[in-house]
Amino acid sequence: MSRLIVVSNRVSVTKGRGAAGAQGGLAVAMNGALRARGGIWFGWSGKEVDEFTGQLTMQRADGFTTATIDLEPHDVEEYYNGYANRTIWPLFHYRIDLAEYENEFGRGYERVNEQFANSLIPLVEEEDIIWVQDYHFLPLGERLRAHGLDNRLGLFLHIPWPPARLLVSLPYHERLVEAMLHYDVIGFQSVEWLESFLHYCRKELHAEVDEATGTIRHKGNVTTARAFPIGIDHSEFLALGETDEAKRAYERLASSARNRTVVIGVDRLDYSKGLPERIDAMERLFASHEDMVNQLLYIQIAPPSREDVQSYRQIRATLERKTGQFNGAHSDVDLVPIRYVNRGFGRAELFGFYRAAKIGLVTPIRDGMNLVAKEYVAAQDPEDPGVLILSRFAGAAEQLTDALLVNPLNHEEVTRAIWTALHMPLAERKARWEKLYRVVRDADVLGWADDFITALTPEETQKSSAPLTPAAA
Ligand code: ADQ
Repeated sequence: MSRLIVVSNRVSVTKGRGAAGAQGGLAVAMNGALRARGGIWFGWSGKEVDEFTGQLTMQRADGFTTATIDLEPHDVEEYYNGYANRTIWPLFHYRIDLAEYENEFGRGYERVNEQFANSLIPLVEEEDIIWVQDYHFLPLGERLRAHGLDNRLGLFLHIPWPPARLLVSLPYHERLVEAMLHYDVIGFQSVEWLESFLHYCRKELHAEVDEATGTIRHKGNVTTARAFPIGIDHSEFLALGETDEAKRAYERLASSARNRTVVIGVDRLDYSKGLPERIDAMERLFASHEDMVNQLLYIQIAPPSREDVQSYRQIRATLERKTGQFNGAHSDVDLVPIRYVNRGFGRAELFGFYRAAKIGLVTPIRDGMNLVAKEYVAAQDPEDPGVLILSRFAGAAEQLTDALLVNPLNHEEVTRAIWTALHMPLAERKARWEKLYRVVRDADVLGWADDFITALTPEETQKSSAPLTPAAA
């Protein structure tokens, strides 16, 4: 079995399945795949140094090795805060109005990708497979090829792929996508993002595209593009639900709700998540139904993220203002309708909060997948499940078709969905939840990693059909 090298912006070692708690599904999946095959997880240490040396810090984790490098402050500013988070992130989430096209950002991004390639190459052995994660490293495959590497190279994109009409606004977009075509396999979260990518390759690069197989031929490169929807680590999450921490969190929220129906939102504070729009929908609901403050309590958990970027500071200020105004207008002396909590929680606590909430409000304006939707489903009581309201514009909507699907920009539709959820009979809640739950259980994150690695190692798959992890059995 070939050794695996994972590359991602940050490296996150878990303490073993079940014990993790604070880490997300991606960390769990990468740790699982690396433990199964052995290998290296390579990325940025998160540290800044005055002068870039390319010096690797190697550490032995449980069953694999981590290798990290430090970056210079201006690299972090241009590559990470700049091109990754001020150019690609907004553009790929359809926020062309927020996308900044600065030459220095593009140059910094290419420079750091080259630095990553240079530091990685000495670690790579002949049969290794290399799996690169996300939008920080779109050109890394091409950089590695330029240094003569002919190992199997895969890229998985965690965020959406925008329509060609938006992408062409990016300077040098052809160069960026042509660089991506040096990967052997490119994975997307949903069929919609995959189709946008294939359409771009056909229309803008005039590549030869076989829609049926996802094969793209262009300038001597052959790439396979496919949808690999990511999941959660379902059994690990259920195990967290059994902990005292989860049970205490459940009790805490359920008792403080004082018989009101709890609506929950859990998101990184990001403009792609549609948070101000949720408050607009609540505004409509409270305006048209006088007694709402006695019926409904909306908890929004939203820890700040990427605060070095102006648009993130702005979305935080907007949300604080809107919540303040809303609560000023609709509170009673002893009841506040929106609880806005500006910090993160452990995953066991989140389980308890999800379970105490009879409505899960997951309404991003755009989202690659959205794992909160899947966690909400997994945490429900099968005998009395809550209702998931999900944005049509999240990758998860392709799989979770039994949620109440809404257009998050249409406040009236979201308001109606909240009302429907509030009054949904138990039989319908159960019927919907059972179908949703089957999807979340059967398409979990360990199977996702296996599927991708299998696509990247076609020869191995032909030699042996043995599953790589128990989840695939
Ligand atoms: P994110 O944009 O970070 O991820 P999401 O998938 O919803 O979005 O969340 C990832 C994890 O973070 C979840 O496990 C969630 O529990 C946790 N999380 C979110 N808010 C939290 C909070 N307030 N407190 C504690 N934990 C919180 C990107 C893409 C997504 C894609 C994932 C994985 O933007 O579309 O689903 O990667 O591929």
